[in-house]
Amino acid sequence: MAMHGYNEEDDVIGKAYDSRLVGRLMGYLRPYGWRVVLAIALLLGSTGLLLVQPLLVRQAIDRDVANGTTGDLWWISILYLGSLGLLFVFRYTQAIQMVQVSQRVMNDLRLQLFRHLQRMSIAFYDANPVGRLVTRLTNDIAALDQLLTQGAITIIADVFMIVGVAIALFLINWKLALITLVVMPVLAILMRWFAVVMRNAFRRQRLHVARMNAFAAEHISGILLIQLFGRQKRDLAEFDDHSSRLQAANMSVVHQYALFEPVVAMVSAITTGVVIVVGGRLVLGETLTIGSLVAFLQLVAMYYNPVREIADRFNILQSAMAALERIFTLLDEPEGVQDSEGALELPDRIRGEVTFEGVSFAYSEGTWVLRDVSFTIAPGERVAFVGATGAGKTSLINLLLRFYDIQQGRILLDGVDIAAARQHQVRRHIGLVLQDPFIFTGTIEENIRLRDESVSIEQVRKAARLVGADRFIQQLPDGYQHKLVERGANLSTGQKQLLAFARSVAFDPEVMLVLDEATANIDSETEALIQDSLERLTARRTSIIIAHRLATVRGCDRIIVLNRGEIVEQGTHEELLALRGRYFRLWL
Ligand code: M5T
Ligand code: MG
Repeated sequence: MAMHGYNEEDDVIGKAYDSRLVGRLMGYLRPYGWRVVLAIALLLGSTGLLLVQPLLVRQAIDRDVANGTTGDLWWISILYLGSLGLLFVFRYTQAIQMVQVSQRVMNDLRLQLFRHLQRMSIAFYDANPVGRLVTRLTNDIAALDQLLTQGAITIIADVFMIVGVAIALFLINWKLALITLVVMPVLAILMRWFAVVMRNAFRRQRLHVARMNAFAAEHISGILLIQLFGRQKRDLAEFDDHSSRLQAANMSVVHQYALFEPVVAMVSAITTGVVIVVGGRLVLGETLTIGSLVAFLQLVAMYYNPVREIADRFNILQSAMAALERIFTLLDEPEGVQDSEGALELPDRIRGEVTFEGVSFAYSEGTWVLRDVSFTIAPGERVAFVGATGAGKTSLINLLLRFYDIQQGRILLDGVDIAAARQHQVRRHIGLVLQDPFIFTGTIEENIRLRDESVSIEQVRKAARLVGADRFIQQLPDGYQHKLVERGANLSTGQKQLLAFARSVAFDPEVMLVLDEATANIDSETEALIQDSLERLTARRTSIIIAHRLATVRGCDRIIVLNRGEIVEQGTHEELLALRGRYFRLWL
């Protein structure tokens, strides 16, 4: 009973078999087709070997033991041992083959998923929490492994076993076989009933695991607020509630098992009893040999193993189907903005002229975020965009970097429509300075060049010097090789900011975008440092600055005032103040 950390409730309830999903999974198995065929053949072989054993015992008893001789006993023992050895080899090889197939399929799927995720739009990430996506890559893929190595293959083995045993029984004595198989309908009803009961029990179990996980994830990530508002007690009570429900669901699963096991054991015992009574009479009437009776009893015992495991199989199938459904749904999500066929190449160096031509844009239909926005920024010009919150400043940056495609108008970089140019080349010419810099695990140097081999160590140092990060980096124990932990927890906010600045100038972009939104937790000295650094970052470079600080705005060549997605005013600081319009009111 494996438990998975599902984040969603809605897809907990699912089918145990869905031919559409299985068909699609087959596509992933195809490259390893011969291994799958080999594994199934070996499986058939091992079931056959298992069935041979009771027959060998029958030979031993009937030929020798019953007659008090030892003539063939040797040979039969050797055959028996041989079949055991072969069984070992078959099973081992089969397991290895299947695990290899499973691991490769998982790896293929994981890579495909990750590649797909890399191409998804930023809008997609706004709508899908990271945790859920990571679950696709981990738990859901793991559920598949279970299906391939345990679920699917054992179900095939079980069916072989049941059919094989029935055939063997009929071959030994068809009358006794018929009597034995009379319990089959009873068993079938029992299995069906149990499968249904267990399906519901497992469903409840998964549902409560999902709810508890979701609650824990949310309330741990929101711990700051929980502590701030002193909500620990209420939270704990709620968690206790979830946890108890899960406990009850787990208990119910255990209960059903506890009930089913003895029932199956009883039916099995009754069958054995019938075989002994009826078979015993046949032996006495000399229409059945004693060896056959023993073989019969062994075979009947084999029958019950698959029966006992039916619920587990169902559970594996069900989780795997749900996982497959989620994985494929994710793979079917349309990818973000991609290069069109024959996308234009931009030259290595550009002048850095940025033009918006009648740009209108909406994230979702009907709600325009930018309306007919037109402006040109000359190479080297420094322009600030200001406006009330929600005016569309961040959106403008998103569009210039082509994180989204626009509905109307054109955005030009040196006169080339960015929608027609190669995406990575457009981004290569545009530097972005974020307010909340992201730091990756790795060294300072790696964080500045972001594994771009074309950026030399000299460029890295030059960039760091330019933004004034050089000084603090020199003071670190290992300098540029200093290791940073995840999210840069071992750096101060200001240091992280400077590092991010260095990163954005390292490849010397002609256009620089600065999201200079007031950072609350920065002291005035650091602020001055950052301000100074920004000046140098944007000097002699086309710059678009989204500023929330008057100090930053004032020094710009031009200021464009946005209001509800429209340009309402533009000019220098003095000109705009003289207008006594929006800009004037903004800084009042
Ligand atoms: C402008 C909406 C937002 C607002 C309008 C970034 C983003 C914005 N919006 C979305 O629907 N999805 C998005 O991903 O667009 O928003 P903005 O461009 O972020 O405005 P801003 O940067 O001028 O505001 P602020 O607060 O940063 O000064 O209606 O809902
Ligand atoms: Mg913004």
